[in-house]
Amino acid sequence: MSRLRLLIVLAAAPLALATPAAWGQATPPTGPVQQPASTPAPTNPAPGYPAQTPKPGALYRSGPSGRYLLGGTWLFRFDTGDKGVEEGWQRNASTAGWSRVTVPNAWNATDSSAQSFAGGAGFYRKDFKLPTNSKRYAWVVRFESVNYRSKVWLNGRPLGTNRGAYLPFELRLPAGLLRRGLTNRLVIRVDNRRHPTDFPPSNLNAKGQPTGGWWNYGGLLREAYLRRIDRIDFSTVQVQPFLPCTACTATVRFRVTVRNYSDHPQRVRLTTTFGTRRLSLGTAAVGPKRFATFVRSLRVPHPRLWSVDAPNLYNVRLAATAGKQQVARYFLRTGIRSIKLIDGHILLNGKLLNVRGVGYHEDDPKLGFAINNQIRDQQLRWIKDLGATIIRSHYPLAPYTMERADQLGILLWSEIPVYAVRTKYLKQRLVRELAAKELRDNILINGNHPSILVWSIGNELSARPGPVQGYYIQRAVKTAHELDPTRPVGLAVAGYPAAGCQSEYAPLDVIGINDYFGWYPGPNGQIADRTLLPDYLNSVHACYPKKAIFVSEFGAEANRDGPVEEKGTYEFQNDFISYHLNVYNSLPWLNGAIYWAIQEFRVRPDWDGGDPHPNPPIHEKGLISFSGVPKPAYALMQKAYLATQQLKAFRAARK
Ligand code: GCB
Repeated sequence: MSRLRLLIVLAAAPLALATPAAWGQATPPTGPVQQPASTPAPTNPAPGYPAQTPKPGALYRSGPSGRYLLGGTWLFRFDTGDKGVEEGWQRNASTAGWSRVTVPNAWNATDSSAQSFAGGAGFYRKDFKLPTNSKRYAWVVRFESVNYRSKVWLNGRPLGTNRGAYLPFELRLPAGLLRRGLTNRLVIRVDNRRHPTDFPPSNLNAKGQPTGGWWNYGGLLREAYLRRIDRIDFSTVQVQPFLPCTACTATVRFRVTVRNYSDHPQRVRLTTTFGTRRLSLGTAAVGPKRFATFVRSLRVPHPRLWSVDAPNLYNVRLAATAGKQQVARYFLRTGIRSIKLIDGHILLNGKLLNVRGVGYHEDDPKLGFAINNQIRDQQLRWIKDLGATIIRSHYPLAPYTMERADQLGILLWSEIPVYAVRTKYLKQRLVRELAAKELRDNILINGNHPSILVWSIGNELSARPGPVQGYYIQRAVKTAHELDPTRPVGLAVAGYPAAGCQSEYAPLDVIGINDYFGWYPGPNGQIADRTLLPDYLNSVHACYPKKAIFVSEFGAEANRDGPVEEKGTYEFQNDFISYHLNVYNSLPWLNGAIYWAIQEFRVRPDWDGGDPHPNPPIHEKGLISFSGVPKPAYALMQKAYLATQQLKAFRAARK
């Protein structure tokens, strides 16, 4: 296939396939490409690096058959900017200049310097042999999360590019480039220098220092796969439950798009099982390189509902046959539950939400954002033991984390990293298109997780939104509702009384208030006095009586013992938490409150977070230290969360 043809095919893909054509106009990187000075030269040289044959399997369960983990040892080198070097070593088996790393990998996982935060570029390389040399298979490489800009080569020839972390992208490995039976060399260049148009953006504060809500880790932050495709591939699989009432029969709607990877037309038949029920999704003739979408519904009488206290899941298996042969399978687990918005209240299976939860970053002192599933399990244990029933993150979480949330009965506030993007950038068409793509991909890729409660379209765009934000909100909400009519759509905003009521929020179902009353002073000191919080929250409810209001953040830094009046002490943090929780408990219309955050994380080199004695770059509002030690506030919050009725009977609550 010619390169041009490949680009067109990829651009047509509905899944998160990288779309090089669309990214063509991407802003070029600014400044010279440099190895961060503070980063030592490779100390782990790679003298022998035999090609590996990837093993079947994946780090999470849902997904198609034919996945092979491209894990273990890769090679890494910083991009030193030498012209011509790229193509030269790509054809060269030599490992000189490369060091060994384990993927997932953040090259600056332990480097807290300003240069590390500013970012740089590096190459990752994997030499591999195909698990099978049969010519009937097509091969795709899948990266789960690369921060931030990627360019991928196979055997020295470019395949495509992508930008943006936290959502997967895929590229086909063209048959003409693959060496069957021989070593293949996959190289990906990763550039993590942030731009003001990125998600999250690289804004500067008044002192000219970079802002940003979390550390700028560069690298392959989540795992990579090789995927084997026998003619037909599952491109998107949406399984959406509709439940009119808790005792009603559910309707489960399947919307499945497959793609014919072969050069011949295929007669494709799809079948599925939902629990023990079987369903044919139909048959379609699919032309070479074309897509076909199958839509069918299944009625499920007496469903076992998914809820926080009983997270019942159904196994869903799909199979595609081409001619008489089964060529592809897909597995997922989902749940049946209803989420309704009535008079400003979200009802989960008919019960009012009054959830308590925590914010979460996938950070670790040794691994940065390239954490493994053991660390994820530990973090989820802390969250579950706390009595939290909802997690908020600023970006789509790792698939494994979402699967565990499904099993543990923890709701998710799933946000895209459209984080404090400034008006002049949000105004740009390309930026809005990229944001829309993030939202679409998040919904299409992650939408089968019953734990996801709300699609959040961003965080703190502007306390006083104007037409630019209004346009973004309107379009984003419409897109989300069209793709997923089963879930509400929200936005988190900075809680400032001076902001008043905003007509731009009209399309939203959910508003999250980031509440730092009594912690930050806010513009003109408007949130310095915490006793203004109840009136403020009631005024928000009065502005938007039909919308579900959550407190999407509240928190205070703490790193030492000391007087209760002194910011930054454990005593202040405890008192802050008790006060805020008491206020929330007194507001019957509130849908929930989410503490920011469960654990400390790296944020940025000059972070103080409002603490007079900060410990940059660590964000210290966490209930658990970065090294994993609970602060006194953990036990305090646990007691409060466990004593809170987080789901309430509708009638009783309305009396
Ligand atoms: C916010 C941001 C969050 C920060 C937090 C803080 O509003 O959404 O990412 O970490 O404030 O601590 O200032």
